[in-house]
Amino acid sequence: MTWIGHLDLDAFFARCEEIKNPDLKGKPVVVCVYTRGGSSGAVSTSNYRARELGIGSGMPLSEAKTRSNDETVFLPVDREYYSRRSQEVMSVLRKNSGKIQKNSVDEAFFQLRKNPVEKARKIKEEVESKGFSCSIGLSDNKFVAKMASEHDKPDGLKKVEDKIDFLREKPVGEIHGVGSKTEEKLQEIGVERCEDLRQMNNARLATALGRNQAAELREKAAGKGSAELETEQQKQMSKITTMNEDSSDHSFVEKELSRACYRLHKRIEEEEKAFSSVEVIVIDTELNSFTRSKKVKTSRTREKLFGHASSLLEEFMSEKDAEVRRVGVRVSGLVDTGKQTSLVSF
Ligand code: TTP
Ligand code: MG
Repeated sequence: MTWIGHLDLDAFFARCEEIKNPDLKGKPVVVCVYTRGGSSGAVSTSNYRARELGIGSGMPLSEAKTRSNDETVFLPVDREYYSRRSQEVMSVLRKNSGKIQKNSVDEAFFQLRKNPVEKARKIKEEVESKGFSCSIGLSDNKFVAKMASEHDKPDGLKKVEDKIDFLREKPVGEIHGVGSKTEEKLQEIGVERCEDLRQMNNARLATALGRNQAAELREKAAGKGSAELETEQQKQMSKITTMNEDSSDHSFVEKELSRACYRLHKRIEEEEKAFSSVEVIVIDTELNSFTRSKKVKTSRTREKLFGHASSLLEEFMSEKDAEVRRVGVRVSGLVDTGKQTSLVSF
């Protein structure tokens, strides 16, 4: 049997801020989108300490301020940082699952074939080692897996086998896609929980919601849903390192490049990819950025990666007398190799 997992990070933006600045530990943290030069705004998310004060997503900043205490820290969103941290979590999933569907920076579906609970525990541990806490739901389709990841939040793990029983008491408002308007219409005909929805007379439900939505919700109430993952076609991967000291010495820069290749290759291996284009990135002390790239025969080995990258670096260094601060390597034209592919093929 194929299991579908849904992972959702707990208090994601706020947790990123706690990782960025460990002094925030133990304090209520509120991440905000500021408007009008910072005088007003809205809460993006808050950590669980701040939620205890009643501060949560979507709340106007003014209200959050009145609920806050002396310890509460308000911070602006830093999307670029969150996106980088998110990639670390996604690579844990890619490493542990053959197929993933990323939904947003903080959530993804993934496929597991055997021992789903054991695998999910391992994923949770690895996600924790990156500084995060997450909740995972497991079922045989995406809809129920997502409901399950919300079941025990935060730090939850819920496997659902008897879907109808699991959904029975859930308020219909928790069904993904049921907004406040639909919820109201359902309440008017006495439907509060998924079980009411499942039992509701077909014609009455269709009159209240229209045929299409009625049919869709009835399926959900019965725990049915798609198990098809829409996988991303990742287009490129890169690794850039800042050198221990600035240098214009070719062999010194090449050594740093070799480190970048080593790290990038680990990811290429983890994600079971092969590449057909290599690019070297050089950033000098004035923060000018230069690139040299070339198309190559589809490859997957570290030797090939470093070989192509070092020849590109040599070409660049012979043309330009740069004082290098950062050096990196990027691969694109990625294809899946799959676990079974023999190394010889590439
Ligand atoms: P969520 O997963 O809904 O929230 P969360 O991760 O902060 O908390 P939890 O999952 O533990 O309940 O959303 C993920 C991120 O999306 C969240 O950290 C901030 C952002 N976000 C907003 O900017 N505005 C919003 O209204 C919501 C709900 C989330
Ligand atoms: Mg979340």
